[in-house]
Amino acid sequence: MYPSGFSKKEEKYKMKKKLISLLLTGVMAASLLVGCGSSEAPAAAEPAAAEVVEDAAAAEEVVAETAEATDGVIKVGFAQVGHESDWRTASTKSCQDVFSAANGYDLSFVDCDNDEAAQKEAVRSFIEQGVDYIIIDPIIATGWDTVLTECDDAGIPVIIIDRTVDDSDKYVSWVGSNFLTEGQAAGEWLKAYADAQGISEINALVISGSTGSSAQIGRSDGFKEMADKYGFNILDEQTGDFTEAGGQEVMESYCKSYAGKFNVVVCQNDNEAFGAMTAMDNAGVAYGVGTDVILISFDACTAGLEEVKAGKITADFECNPLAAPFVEEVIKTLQSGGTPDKEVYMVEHWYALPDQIVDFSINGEAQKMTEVTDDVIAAQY
Ligand code: GYE
Repeated sequence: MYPSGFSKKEEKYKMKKKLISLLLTGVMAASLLVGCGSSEAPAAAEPAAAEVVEDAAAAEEVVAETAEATDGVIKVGFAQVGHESDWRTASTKSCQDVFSAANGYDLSFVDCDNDEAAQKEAVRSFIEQGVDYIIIDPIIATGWDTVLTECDDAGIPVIIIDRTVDDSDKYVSWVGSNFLTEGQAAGEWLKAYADAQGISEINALVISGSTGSSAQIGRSDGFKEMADKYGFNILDEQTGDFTEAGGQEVMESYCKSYAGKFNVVVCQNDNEAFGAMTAMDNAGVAYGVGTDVILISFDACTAGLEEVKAGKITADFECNPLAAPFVEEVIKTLQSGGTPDKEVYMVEHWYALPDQIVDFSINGEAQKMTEVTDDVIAAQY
């Protein structure tokens, strides 16, 4: 089921088109009348002709304005989560590149700095501005129904990217990743790799992402499912808020509380992994390939893959931030009166060095891992 906002938008668009053609007919009729009035019209008709001239001028103005709103630039509002990670920087750049003035868009971009209230305010400001489309990357998964209903009432289609909204379906499309699958992939890889290495006991410390974000929920749930299935011990799970500073802080405290007791560290994004690496370096804990501590990360942005290549991150599970071209497809479909897919999944890869590449399946589906090479790194975001 598609939200009614979609058909309202269509209706509005049709109404504007109808208005333009009516007004254009009016302008043409008025010019004809003016032409007649100057030579042949009886004196009594003259005031009426003057009125028509005024109306025609006004009509031309409205036509110009309306034509600009419909046939010209497409106004897009984007309420971005913040700027907490390399992933986020790549996501923002992707949107700014696609929704550029050169491509025919007028983009209102708001960096919500991880503030849920500010994000809802940003969406409301887009409604006030009368944008044509609203893009939201929801900081947390819940609490969206009221503001999405307001977008719906205003007839503005909403496209959700990356993280999901879990308590409302008042949006046209969602474009993003399967975070549960990412978490499951990490757990299945860990089991296969540990078996290949003869490691019989897993004692894992998890540094999770921003609490309540669907990226955190999915990755935590997916990994926990595998921990339950294979009997891994999860010693602790605390949030690093998807930041390098957060990852470092949590790992510093883990190094004190769990010294010598862990052999796996799972960071829910690369930036947290960088912070955890600094904390382990400072605490004199060796990690990565050839050590007793396996370091798992998510995102696989350029800097993350460089650490895989260096043998510091043992395996990195990709989350693809380049959603904007798919969002543009959704908008093009709506512009032409079509029905876009409700869900669009990004394609992702699981990365490691050759000696850490093992065969594993997720829910019975065989996975193919990708070797990190300089070319792979150069092609990454
Ligand atoms: O993993 C993290 C970012 O929502 C998938 O947010 C995104 C996550 C990503 O800050 O680096």
